[in-house]
Amino acid sequence: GKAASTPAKAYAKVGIEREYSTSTPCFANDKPKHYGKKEGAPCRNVRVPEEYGFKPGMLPGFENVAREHGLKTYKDVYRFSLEHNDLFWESCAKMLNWKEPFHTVQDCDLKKGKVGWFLGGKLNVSENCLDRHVAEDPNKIALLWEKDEPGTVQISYGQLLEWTCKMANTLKQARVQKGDCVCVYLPTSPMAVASMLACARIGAIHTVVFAGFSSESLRDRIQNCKAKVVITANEMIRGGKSIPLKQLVDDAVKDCPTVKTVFVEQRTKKEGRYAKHDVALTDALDAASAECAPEVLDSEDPLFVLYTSGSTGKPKGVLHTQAGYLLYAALTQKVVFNLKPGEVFGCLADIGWITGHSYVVYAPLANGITTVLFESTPNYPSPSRYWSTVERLKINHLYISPTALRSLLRHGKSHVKNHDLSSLRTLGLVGEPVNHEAWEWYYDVIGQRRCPVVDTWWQTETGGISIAPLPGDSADPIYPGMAMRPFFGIEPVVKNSEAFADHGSDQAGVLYVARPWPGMLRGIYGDEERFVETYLSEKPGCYTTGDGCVETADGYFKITGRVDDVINVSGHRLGTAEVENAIDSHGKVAESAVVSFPHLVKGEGLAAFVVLTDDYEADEHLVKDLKGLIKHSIASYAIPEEIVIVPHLPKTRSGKIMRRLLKLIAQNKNEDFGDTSTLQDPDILKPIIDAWSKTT
Ligand code: 6R9
Repeated sequence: GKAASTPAKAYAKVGIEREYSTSTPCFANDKPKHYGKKEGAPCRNVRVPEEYGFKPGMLPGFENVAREHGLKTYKDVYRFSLEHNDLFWESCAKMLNWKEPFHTVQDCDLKKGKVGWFLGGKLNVSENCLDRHVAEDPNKIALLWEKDEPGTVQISYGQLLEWTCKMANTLKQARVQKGDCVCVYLPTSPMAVASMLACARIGAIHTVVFAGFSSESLRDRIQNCKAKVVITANEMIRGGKSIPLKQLVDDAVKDCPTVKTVFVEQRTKKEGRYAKHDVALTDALDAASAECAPEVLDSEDPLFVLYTSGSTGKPKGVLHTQAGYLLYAALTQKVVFNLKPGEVFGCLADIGWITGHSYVVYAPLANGITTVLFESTPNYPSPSRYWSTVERLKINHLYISPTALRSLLRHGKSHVKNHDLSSLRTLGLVGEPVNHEAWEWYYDVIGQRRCPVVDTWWQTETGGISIAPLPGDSADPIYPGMAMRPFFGIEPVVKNSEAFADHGSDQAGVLYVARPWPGMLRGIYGDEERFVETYLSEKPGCYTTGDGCVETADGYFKITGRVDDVINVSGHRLGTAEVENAIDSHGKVAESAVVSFPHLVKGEGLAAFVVLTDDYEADEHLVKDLKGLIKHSIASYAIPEEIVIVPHLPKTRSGKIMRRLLKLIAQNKNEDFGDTSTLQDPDILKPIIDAWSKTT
């Protein structure tokens, strides 16, 4: 009977062996069922608490439509959201405050790269995130800033509005106009949030650069978006270590003629040198007025550009616009986390990533709840940092990465035991595939089997959560490690090597999205052609995710990881070509190839195979130099676990590097190279294997 619905078969197709068979599905119906032939493991006799199950009332603007059409379940509403896409999004858009209503819900043609939502509509994002809540209660807490040294600062909606207005006026003083780019290079802090919202207030475009990126990465991003202004701090402290932000900005802006002003927040006592274009941020804010009327903006005016790695050497600037992005981020948060007024949302990501943009800043503030700004690291000052933060801040929804979870579970339960985690309601995951051990630990040890685990799949490009367990009903199960169900209006399709699969056909393949949605990217900043080429041309009319996935017979999804040259290290995207470029810039390197291998904590680790120029012998400095180069041109997290000097790389007769073979070597799978007939010279592998075995 039910055996067909086990994902095991589909898993097997992509070589996932143990995923399903060792685990027991959670949150199924009250009656235990048996899944799978061999194991016959019963479900945990737990169901989604009734309050979490989807009800149309969770979509405020849509409730009446649902009643009219008799829609009750997730399946009803999901089908309706595809069949009556315009009506669905038009109703949901009522959750935003509009200055002028839109006349057209969508005008999209993915074949041509045309994406437009809520045309004719006018609004201001910062007003949606601040003013409307201040009007109700200015003292409501907007931000809980958990600084690097454990301790919290509270900031009310009223205060945040004041800071935002002061910052907006300060930017105007620096001649920032609508459509100009402002680069924010700050740690996760109220000043960073105020900077983002200040841009939104005046129609400027923000580019937040993760304050762990090198000066070269910063320079490339500033040059690409032609930022007029940089907002930074003299230095920041993260995990107890100081990062000289201002000095890194100085190095970067030397080659950035568009930058006219650098605002410097004095975060620590450390004095620095000031150049002519530097302005002390606190002085400027003190002098600025605390009132700034929000600019009336078009739905499709740009909101921000965020750079992310792709398969080429240069990260691309993903462009998001006003209304569609804000609506999508806010609505997904509301539904997937079953958000209630007055709750504390603990997305502990850095604001430099899309997760920070959508679920630290825009969604929680649009929804008028309290959001946590976590400035530290999971292990500082000890592995109980997350849990002590949950306890002190009474976090209701925790949203973290599998990497953080894996790094913490290694230290055992003792770090969790002494903390009161009873405030928790939902346990979110994002960023990379999660392994069973980590999933179960999260559910058992952190959630005490009380809180649903929501493994959410999405991307910088999708703007918000696209596949997740909890747009669903309480009648549905949640399987460990599966992202489960598409959000409303999202139409995922799986393509295996032959064809597009029928829905629910127990398939493994590559994931596409077959129609536009309001939160999707609008383009690659400054490069229209690359947008269509990168995302919309593989299967015209469909958005290409670059991820592999499994769809079960029941229409549940599991995301298995990237199928392109993007590697996911600790939940951060990294292009192999970026790392290779950095290595190749060393004068003694002839060429290199970077591949990934499974890593217990980081998910994927990097292995670099490096060929030196003829006249050069490796010495003890070389590997150190290469690591320095990578840190200097990208960031510390891009430094490979292993850098191996080899006499040559395996190539095809036509000269293409056979990464597949290097990947197998890096996994110590020297027995199953498969078909090597295209290899230029079969003897070439032995010295590479030997070099690798010396490292591990
Ligand atoms: C939000 C974010 C996107 C890539 C994506 C995929 C991986 C994200 C995942 C997941 C498996 C999940 N990814 N969530 N893989 N399960 N729940 O992380 O955006 O930094 O752009 O990364 O991350 O490979 O393509 P971004």
